[in-house]
Amino acid sequence: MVFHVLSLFPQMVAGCMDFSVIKRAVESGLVTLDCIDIRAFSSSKRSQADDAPYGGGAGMVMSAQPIVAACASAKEKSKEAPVIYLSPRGEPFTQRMAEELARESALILLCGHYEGIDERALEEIGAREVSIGDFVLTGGEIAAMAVMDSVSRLVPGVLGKEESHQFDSFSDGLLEYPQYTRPPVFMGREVPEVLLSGHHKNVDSWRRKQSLAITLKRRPDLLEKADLGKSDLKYLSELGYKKGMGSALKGIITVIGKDQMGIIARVCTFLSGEGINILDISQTIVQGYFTMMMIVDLDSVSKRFEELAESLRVLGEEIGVQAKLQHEDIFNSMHRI
Ligand code: 4GO
Repeated sequence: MVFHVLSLFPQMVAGCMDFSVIKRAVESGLVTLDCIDIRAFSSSKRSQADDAPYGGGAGMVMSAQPIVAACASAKEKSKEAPVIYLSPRGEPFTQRMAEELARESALILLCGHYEGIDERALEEIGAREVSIGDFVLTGGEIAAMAVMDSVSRLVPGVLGKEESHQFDSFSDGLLEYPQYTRPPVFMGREVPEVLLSGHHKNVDSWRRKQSLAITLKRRPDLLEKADLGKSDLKYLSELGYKKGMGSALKGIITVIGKDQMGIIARVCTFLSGEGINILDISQTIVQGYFTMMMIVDLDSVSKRFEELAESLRVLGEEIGVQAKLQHEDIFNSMHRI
């Protein structure tokens, strides 16, 4: 795997493969780092590589010319290499993307600085925009280093048997179980007994449960997509997990009005028609008034939220009840206030 890093500050990146596991990978020729100084490709008098933004505004924008030239130089060395531009507005970088990129023989990583890069350069070089997370950095170099590190360790031969990545967090969609090493007691804290037992089956089952529990606590959203068996689901339900709990987008539906036949049927038919999954429901009659509250999963709904809320309101009017769809977030933020 060859990484061509295009940067205004190549020294930021130059030494990043001189340590630990990745250093060994470089020494054995499995991984190569090629830092390219964008400024060296500037055709302007003072090797200028940035300029003021058209339309005004603060800061500087990196000029297209040196970037396109620097990229062409990397392409000469690695013709087929995809170009990746690290940017907060990029496609989220995931373990799956790392696996995909590790199958390439070279990558060109473009690092922006200041206010970013002239859009025409990005179009010209056909850059794929990638983000390592929802936060802003002063430059793309640290993001490029994160991508290179996670891709490198997936290149066959980089990790030994000892450091195998087949049990990584995320490879099965769950977070890692806790690890321990000697001594057996540290500042009064003991290593969980099962790990000292030598009983491999019990160790495996303990670790699986730890993974499930920590994923439920910290990243319940991951459970929705994880590869879970029957015994996993049984254990998770003991911990209070219900399917849909980790959905990113949940809605709260309330229906109130004078009790009459068929309210539930009409509302449920509407919901299933829109692809809305009911996660929880409670319904009672209070002195002849029908009241219902539902928690629904909106993750797989294609319609816009406002449109959906409006259709539900209209349906309510037809039946003669008040039907309302609200974002779960609204309730959570009210709670915070
Ligand atoms: C990448 C680059 C954040 C990321 C960046 C990220 N910030 N989340 N900053 O992957 C253009 C100028 C982008 C500074 C750069």
